[in-house]
Amino acid sequence: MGQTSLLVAIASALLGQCLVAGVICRHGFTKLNNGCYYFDGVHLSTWTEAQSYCQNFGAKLVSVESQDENAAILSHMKQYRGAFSKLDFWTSGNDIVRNGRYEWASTLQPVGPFTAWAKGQPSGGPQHCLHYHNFEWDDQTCDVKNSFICEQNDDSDVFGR
Ligand SMILES: [Ca+2]
Ligand SMILES: [Ca+2]
Repeated sequence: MGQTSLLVAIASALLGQCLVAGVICRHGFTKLNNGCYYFDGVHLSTWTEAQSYCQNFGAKLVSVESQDENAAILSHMKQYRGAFSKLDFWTSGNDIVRNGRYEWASTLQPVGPFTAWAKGQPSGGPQHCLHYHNFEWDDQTCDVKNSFICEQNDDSDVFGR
């Protein structure tokens, strides 16, 4: 095998299933829509702990900007529901900085215009963190232990560390 074809073979093996539409997902991350996501239903965590886990994975808690992204996440959640010890998943959404004004901690952008709040949510009070509950958005107290979803940063080191 020539050197060039060997390199091509190695590159193909490395990229393999992860390379789709120019996005390279980190090891363990799943390509959905146009991003890469890691669904953790094992390390049930408070919102703050979930943020740390995602950072350790070279990612951030998910931010959900569009109907397409939300639909892709829900579809994955439903398909693999048996693999998660809890079907409530933290996102990076919160109104900790300013009560009633939700933003994505991962991007520092306001939540919306797209939202998928369940009927009557966010209910407010002591609940300041946005999680998926019954496949819809709901605010919850941030110290509850939930599953969580990490989203790979666009600018992350694609081959990991
Ligand atoms: Ca996103
Ligand atoms: Ca609520």
